[in-house]
Amino acid sequence: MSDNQQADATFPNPVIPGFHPDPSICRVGDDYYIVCSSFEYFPGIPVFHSRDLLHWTQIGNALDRPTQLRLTTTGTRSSGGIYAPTLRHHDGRFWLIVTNVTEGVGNILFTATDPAGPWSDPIHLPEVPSIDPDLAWDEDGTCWCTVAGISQVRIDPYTGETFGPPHKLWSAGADAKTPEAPHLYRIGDYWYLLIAEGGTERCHGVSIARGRTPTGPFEPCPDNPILTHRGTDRPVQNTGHADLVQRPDGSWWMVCLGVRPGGGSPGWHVLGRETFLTPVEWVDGWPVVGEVTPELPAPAWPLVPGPVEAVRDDFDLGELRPQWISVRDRPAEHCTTKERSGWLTLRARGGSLDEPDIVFVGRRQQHLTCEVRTRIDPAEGRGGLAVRLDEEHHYEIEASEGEVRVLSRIGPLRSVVESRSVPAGPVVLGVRVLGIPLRDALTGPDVLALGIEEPDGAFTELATLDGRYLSTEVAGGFTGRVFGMYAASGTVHFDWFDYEQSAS
Ligand code: 6LW
Repeated sequence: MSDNQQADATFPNPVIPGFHPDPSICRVGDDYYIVCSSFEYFPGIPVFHSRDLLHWTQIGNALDRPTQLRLTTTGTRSSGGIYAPTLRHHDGRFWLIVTNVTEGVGNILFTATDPAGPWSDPIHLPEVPSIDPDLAWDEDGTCWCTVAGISQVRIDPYTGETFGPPHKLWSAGADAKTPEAPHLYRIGDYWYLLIAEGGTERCHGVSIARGRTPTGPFEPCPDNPILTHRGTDRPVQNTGHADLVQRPDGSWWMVCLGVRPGGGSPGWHVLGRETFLTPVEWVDGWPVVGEVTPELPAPAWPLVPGPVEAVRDDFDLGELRPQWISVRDRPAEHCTTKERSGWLTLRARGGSLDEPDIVFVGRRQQHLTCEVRTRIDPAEGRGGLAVRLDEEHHYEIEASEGEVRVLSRIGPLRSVVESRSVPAGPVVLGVRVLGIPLRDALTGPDVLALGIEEPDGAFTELATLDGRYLSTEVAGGFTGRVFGMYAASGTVHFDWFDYEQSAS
């Protein structure tokens, strides 16, 4: 792209679309890295890389071994598991601290020399309370861990030992609920304490305070909250849970989570909380944060686009690509690309998407309108293509030899929506997420058409379902939609999986 073309261009925000909340960012030289929460999914904590802050490529998942990530069917609810990591670079290595809210785990810390992995086994921090841990190092190498609440304790990051009891730091206002997501930075002559407040829903916001030492006392910014979209009709809502980064040119940027509600009242968001980028100016020693917009102007620096993601995954690699996630675990005996060359084989365990141990391999929905398709061979079992929010909210199109069915679960209500005989043998299942051209107060955010592809390539819709029931406003929780292949009984094989953004 020429300089002129670049100057006219705009870039989509969210910079990391789909369910990628609680971003934490870290720069080393010209390289930027972001990590996000992953909740009940395995592998956990997606790691992204960029050289221009606009184009992000997933380079791995920090927690990709069972020894690092314990998620259990009894101890990890949907939207449980991995909450709010912080990524930092210190002393020649990367540090990642996070809460696993699964019963009996708590705050854990990992290190790596390459953020793409491998990451260490966990160092447990049994004395560090709460969630949303942050790491910051003093000039003398003292390491401070600050958590939601907001409180702080000195730790040894190599052993997980704590020194003294946690002490309360600062929280923005007497009325602000859930002070959380703290990050502590040394900037100029001050230590800045950035926090989120108001809850991760429509009232979310970001506030800041500063002090002369990392332990406070902290003086609040007179303009708090420095970021919130509460009470506005801006297209990006729920903005909060932020982290700051400085470019080598001295400019400052913020990454934060936000959502894109669609439809009528009250507005439903279906992709979960996504990662947005917004500029920051410093005025009188305080950051002034720009509105979080759905597009960003061209930056003053060169763009460095990453590889374009292929529409089709053929399952020809020995390993699954990093965007593929499973529910709670992914044992090789239930999920492999090595059994039938060029196919993904899933062997059932739990019987349906309602079960916490469903054998499922999925990827996040990352665009408001898109199409997914997969070719399944159900000769030895039953399985299909699902749109999953959690165990109680999902739509799926399921194939067994000679038959396909559309199923739905919305809270306590389960239905077989449609069924159809098909010729025996492999069948192509598809889901189309479509926009709604004419809206009123009662329209949902989108509709989902579930169907099959005929031998001539035509798509036959078997059911069209309202998207609002697979939204966070209906289901609750912290995740977003994930499209996935699953096995409900026996063994099923998937030849390929396509994901493609569509026009509307
Ligand atoms: C996270 C908290 C939050 O721990 O949501 O938006 C929680 N902020 O900081 C789960 O992502």
